[in-house]
Amino acid sequence: MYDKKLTDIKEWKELKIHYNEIKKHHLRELFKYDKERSKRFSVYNEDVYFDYSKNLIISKTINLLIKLANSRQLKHEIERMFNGEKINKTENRPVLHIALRNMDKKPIFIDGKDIMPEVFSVIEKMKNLSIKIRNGEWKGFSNKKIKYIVNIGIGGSDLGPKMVVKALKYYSKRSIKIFFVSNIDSNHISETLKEIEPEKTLFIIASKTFSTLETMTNANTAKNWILSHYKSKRSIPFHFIALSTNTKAAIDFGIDSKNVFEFWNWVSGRYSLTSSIGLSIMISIGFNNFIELLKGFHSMDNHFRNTPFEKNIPVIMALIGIWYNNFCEAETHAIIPYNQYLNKFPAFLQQCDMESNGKHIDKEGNEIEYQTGPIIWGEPGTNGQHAFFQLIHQGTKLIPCDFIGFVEPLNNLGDHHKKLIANFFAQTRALAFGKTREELLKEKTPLELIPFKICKGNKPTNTILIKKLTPFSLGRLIAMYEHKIFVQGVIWNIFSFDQWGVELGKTLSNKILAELEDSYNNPLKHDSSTNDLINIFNKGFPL
Ligand code: G6Q
Repeated sequence: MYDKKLTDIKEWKELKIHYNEIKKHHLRELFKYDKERSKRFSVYNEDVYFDYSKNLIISKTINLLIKLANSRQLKHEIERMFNGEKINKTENRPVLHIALRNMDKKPIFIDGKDIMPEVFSVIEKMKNLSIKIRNGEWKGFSNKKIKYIVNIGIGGSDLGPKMVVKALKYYSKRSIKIFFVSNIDSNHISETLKEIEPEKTLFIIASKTFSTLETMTNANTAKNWILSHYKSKRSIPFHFIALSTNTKAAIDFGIDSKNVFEFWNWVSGRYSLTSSIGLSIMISIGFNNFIELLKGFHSMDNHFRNTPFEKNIPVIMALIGIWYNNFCEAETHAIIPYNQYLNKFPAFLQQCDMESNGKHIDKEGNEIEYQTGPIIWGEPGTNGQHAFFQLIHQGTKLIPCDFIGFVEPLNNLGDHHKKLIANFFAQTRALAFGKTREELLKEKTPLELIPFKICKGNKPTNTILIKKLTPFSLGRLIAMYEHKIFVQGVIWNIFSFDQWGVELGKTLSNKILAELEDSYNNPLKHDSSTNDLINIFNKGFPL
């Protein structure tokens, strides 16, 4: 409980004043006059090099931002999360995704009970199942090995595992094909069913609540597909397993109780990929690689918890984000991985960040008068360069970007990797330094073209350079962003771990669903636009 609004505290006001000082500077000159700038604004941590020197900051900026973090008792708040306090107040729950990868198994207590034995017993159960599937021991109803895994889930029960399965494809068992079905649109499951064979398919129904409309609709369609093939209910337990906190509903669906993989209400969906929700990942890359992934998360958790803020990567990322969001008026933040395997990483972060920090009410229940979570978006480089980068270079908006890349390639083919990395480094350089009139003149650019070709530069980027894409380094990268989001939520004084807007969306469609019948004759009571849309859907287009 704070006695003063965030915008009224002196640390905030100092940053406001400081912005007027910073906006006079250009990265060109900041680099020119400070030869140590890259060293000053970078952190090495194991296999990660985090370079934040190409940001619109000076040392004073970071000092003021750290003062702001201290004024919000960030250290204390981090401890509260790691100690299992019920920081998700609106749902009266602790927030303990860090327990899912607590590899040294040090006890973590909820209401006096150590939760670590349960966490590791589920990992053990996942291990047994994934081994059986990978070595062909698990057989379908007609005694055939499993070749296709279909994860049916949405939101947090889809985006995380999907992103990681794709990111770690290099390490995957190629004989098992993994699909993800999320959309309630029948096109999604229909196209998937065309790719697979019922006798060789295992459906994983991934749903914390086991009641989400999209997931249950797709699950029932899959069940009917299996039933229409075998004509026997006894086939269901051979082809369906569940990942859920709602064991009863999964059993009612027809799943064998021993094939319900538990997780807990202290894990929010978007932070759940290291729980049983990550089973498809374990099946894809194997148990040992999955453990490496968890170790990577754990190593970043430790870095976050134990490192002074000046050298703490997630904290610095968060503070720089706040600087742009609240003082430089940037509205969005782009994530640009220079690695095709990380294709889904921006979409994953979009949910993790925007669902967590898309809030307009503070922890005391008051309307907020400052900006909270930014719009997260992005695409892998170099593709993005040939699409939206134009706007970042020469548009009118300030768009801070995170560039993520790896020193060692996985598929070392000719000079692909060097060319990829050359583009990566060239872009952050061009964004920072731009192209001046003088440079264009030297290149003998026709005078009439010069105004159009000038790139002002001063466009900020973070560079996250990692040794190699491995399960371990991916775990570290994801945890880095999870904790960045946490830090920002603490400073904005919002609850980052609930999602009431999403819950609303889950119930809204039910009323309209009942009205989408051509025989529906009761008067429609929505606004005129919605009424007309329903009528056109029910009765067809007027001739
Ligand atoms: C994530 C959200 C949300 C959730 C989905 C699926 O943090 O809560 O994206 O994961 O709505 O919910 P179920 O897993 O309960 O089906």
